[in-house]
Amino acid sequence: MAFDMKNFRLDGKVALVTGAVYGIGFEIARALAEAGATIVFNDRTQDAVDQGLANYKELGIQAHGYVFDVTDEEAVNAAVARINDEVGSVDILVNNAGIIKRIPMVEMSAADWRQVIDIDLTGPFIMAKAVLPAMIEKNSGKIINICSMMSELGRETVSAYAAAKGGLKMLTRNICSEYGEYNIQCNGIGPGYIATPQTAPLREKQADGSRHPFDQFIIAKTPAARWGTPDDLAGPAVFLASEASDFVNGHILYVDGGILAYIGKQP
Ligand code: NAP
Ligand code: GCO
Repeated sequence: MAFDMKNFRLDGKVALVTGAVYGIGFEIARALAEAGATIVFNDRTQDAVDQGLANYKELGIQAHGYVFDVTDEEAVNAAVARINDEVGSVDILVNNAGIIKRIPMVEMSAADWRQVIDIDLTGPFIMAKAVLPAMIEKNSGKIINICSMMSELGRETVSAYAAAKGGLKMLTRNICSEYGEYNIQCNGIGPGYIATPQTAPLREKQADGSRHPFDQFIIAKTPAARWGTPDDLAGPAVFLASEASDFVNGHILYVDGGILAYIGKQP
């Protein structure tokens, strides 16, 4: 079939983006809406969902918000059933919800470790399990897992997060392997360092007004010499959510300004 820009359109599709009240999830959902998708999102509290609905409405997007924690399998299954009845079966799932705990491993409690693994890895498993049956039925579906540079690299204090995101890379490849025959594509997006609330502590100005040492480090390590913004992830997300990527499966698309390719500027 000859290429057509319509391949990038998402009209008539239902996209569920987890944890999309702000940050990366919100901008990805905004882009999917721009491409024609109906947006469904969740957060853990009604207040957060109400704030999200207002945020989308401000952009003219009539989103559908649901309150559930991605780690609560019963709540997830009930919500996906409600979404199916109230909006339509999920065509595109973006597993975006995630947390990070920056604690030296020897000081990290097993409880802290479990919470990160639960939200960042088990949550995407639960979400994918909930939407896959309808995708199999339709012989069509897109799952996009928001991985990380920590799917490839480690760094001090993020052991649980790196383990979770490394696991999420392999879960992505496994869903591809197990369900690709049903015309389901499961890919990952690996953002580099993106300016959101999650990385705000790494960018805090110092008392003397200078850049945070980690901020300076990332600028030196990134060929683009800047932090990413959630907007940088919009195009890659639309691509992986659309028919334009129907033969792309099990791939992690790094959107990192080149940081993974670069040894870093000489100090
Ligand atoms: P963020 O600003 O901290 O937002 C995370 C979102 O996930 C929030 O809306 C949060 O809701 C929600 N969430 C957390 N736990 C949840 C749960 N158990 N159930 C439902 N929702 C939950 O993070 P971000 O920077 O936008 O990152 C989004 C995703 O990109 C994460 O998976 C992160 O690991 C990944 N990522 C981020 C970067 C970066 O540099 N920022 C780079 C690579 C990958 P609440 O408001 O309720 O907490
Ligand atoms: C950190 C950062 C990173 C980013 C992202 C990089 O503390 O190193 O939070 O983990 O969030 O995952 O891709």
